[in-house]
Amino acid sequence: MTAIGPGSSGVWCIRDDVDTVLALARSGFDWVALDAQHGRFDRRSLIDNGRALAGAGLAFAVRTAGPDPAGIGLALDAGASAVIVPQIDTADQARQVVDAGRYPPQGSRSWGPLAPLWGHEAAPPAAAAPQLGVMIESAAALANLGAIAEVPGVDLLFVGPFDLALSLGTTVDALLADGDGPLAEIAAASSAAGKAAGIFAGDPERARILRALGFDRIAVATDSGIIAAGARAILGGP
Ligand code: 3PY
Ligand code: MG
Repeated sequence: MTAIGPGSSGVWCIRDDVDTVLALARSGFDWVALDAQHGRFDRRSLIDNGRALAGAGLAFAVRTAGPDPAGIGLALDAGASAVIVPQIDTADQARQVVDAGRYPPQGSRSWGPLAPLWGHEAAPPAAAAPQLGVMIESAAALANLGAIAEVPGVDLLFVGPFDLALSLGTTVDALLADGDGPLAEIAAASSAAGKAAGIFAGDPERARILRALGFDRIAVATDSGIIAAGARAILGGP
């Protein structure tokens, strides 16, 4: 587990429970993402979860609360090897993500890794090469797709299908059913620009459809969804 790699299936954690995060990270998923936008993670718990994951030798991603450089820096200081930054609508905003995620001279990330807090040596700045993902989840982002995809230093275009559907005045199911629609367009634009294409699915059935649409880095389940599905399976439900 190092980055959000090709053909990968990730688990999206919202519950901010370090034992659950560790158990899921060890259970066979290719990556784990801690959701600081819509999940419970705050500054303190991102650091605590980061320490636990680093101690177990497990890499992780953080979906930041927003595009601000402080949140991106915090996630990386806590040891994330990838950030997924929500609601990026323009190439300028994507450039700001790259600026926040890279040390000088490529960017203006401030030095302050937290590994020394728990007795690890900090990796030298030159060794820092986090994977930088921007979320495509609005009509505006779709209109600026080519320009966003071309931004140097952006590694990953990651779709938020729920916000995208809201912004387009449609539904996630309708987006999934449209084989030549916006989702396929985003996957194609990513690959044309040499960037990775990821997406939040939230359940394995949606993930199967999304793989066929061209996405190969998929958040296939959430921690809460896994608990609910486990309970249903044990109780013999659907
Ligand atoms: C979306 O679908 O909008 C997301 O951000 C997934 O978490
Ligand atoms: Mg979203």
